[in-house]
Amino acid sequence: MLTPAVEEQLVRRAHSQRKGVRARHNGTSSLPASSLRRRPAVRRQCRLMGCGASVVAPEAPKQLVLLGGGECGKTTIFKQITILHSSGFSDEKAMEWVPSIHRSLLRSMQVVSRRVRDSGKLEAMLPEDKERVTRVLEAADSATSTLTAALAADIKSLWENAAVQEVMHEADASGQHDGRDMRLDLDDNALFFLNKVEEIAKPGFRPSDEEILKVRDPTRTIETVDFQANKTKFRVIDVGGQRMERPKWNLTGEITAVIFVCALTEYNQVLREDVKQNRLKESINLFDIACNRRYPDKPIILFLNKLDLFEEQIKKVDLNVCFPAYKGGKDAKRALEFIRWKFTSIIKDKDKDIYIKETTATDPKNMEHILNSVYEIVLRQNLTQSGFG
Ligand SMILES: Nc1nc2c(ncn2[C@@H]2O[C@H](COP(=O)(O)OP(=O)(O)OP(=O)(O)O)[C@@H](O)[C@H]2O)c(=O)[nH]1
Ligand SMILES: [Mg+2]
Repeated sequence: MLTPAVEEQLVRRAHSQRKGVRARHNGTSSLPASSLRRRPAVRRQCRLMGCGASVVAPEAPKQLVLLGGGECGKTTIFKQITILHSSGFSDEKAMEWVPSIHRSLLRSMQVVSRRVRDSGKLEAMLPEDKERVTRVLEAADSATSTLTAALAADIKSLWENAAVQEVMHEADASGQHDGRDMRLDLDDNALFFLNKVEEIAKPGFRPSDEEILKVRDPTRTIETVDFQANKTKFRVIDVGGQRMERPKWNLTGEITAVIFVCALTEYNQVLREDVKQNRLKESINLFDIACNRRYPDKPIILFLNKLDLFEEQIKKVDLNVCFPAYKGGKDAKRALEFIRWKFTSIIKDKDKDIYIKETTATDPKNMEHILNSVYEIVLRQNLTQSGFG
């Protein structure tokens, strides 16, 4: 009799010979062997090779998919899983994030410099500072630009400039200044990177785990990571959340549970791809589709993410900017309760298993704790469904 591992190999080989499927990232294909085995051609080849009903099927990994709108934190959670359960980031892998960090820094200073220019503050600047603004704007406009030491020195000098700090101050707080909306379209962790621009520009700079977790790089592919937790095989799938990426959400293969991610700070943000649409309302619509239409019979774990940023933001911006019916004021606990209610009230099947977790995806300790409870939920669910619970 064939061992499960050999059978798994034969099933996969039979499938990839026929379809030309290449193993993806981390040595896994995008489909579990169990779903491949259901295909007639694979079953046929399996029979020819001598694997039949008497073979004990290998345990298929529990597949968890990360869904949610753009920038809510899916890839950050995926990176945390890679750090915690897979091999982490080798030097080579870590260096792959350097261009993203450079791009993010340049983009941030470009956004701030534009505001300095458009608000008339440029006129009051010294000639050398005006030249710095021009150089930063030209570099950020060029798709190939890298963060040279000279450019980093310009950014550092501008970052300490009074006009730039004034712009940042006006954009902070409620984002309202003299009755105008002064918010800046900056990445969440822009300040973190701007404060260390010179270090980042040094030759041979190797990003730390924290820097990798904090950089923004929109997902354009489907990534998977395989690992073992609680003696069980898991596979987590990460897909892009921006509108143009969502056709890729039509995943094949058995999904064990959905981790739906929403950033709590979204109540005061609009989509990058549609500035007329509030991000939190878009997330609730997507949750409705995932919960009630696409995965009605799957457990859903809702991550209300960016708790760290939300706790700061809610002190300045009332949740009623998004939901006028909310009367709880700038209080984190009450605002959270209201957001939780907004999500749970749209679930049609009142018996559906929904678990809600408040998370800070950039915090390794918080994520380790949360992820362990997710694996427990999934395993408990599985036992219940198989009649052993
Ligand atoms: N401070 C803080 N930043 C976070 C948190 N979660 C995610 N971020 C940051 O938010 C930005 C976007 O996170 P991603 O994980 O890339 O978002 P995503 O959902 O994968 O976005 P798409 O790939 O476009 O769908 C990154 O800069 C992250 O570091 C959090 O809990 N706290
Ligand atoms: Mg992503």
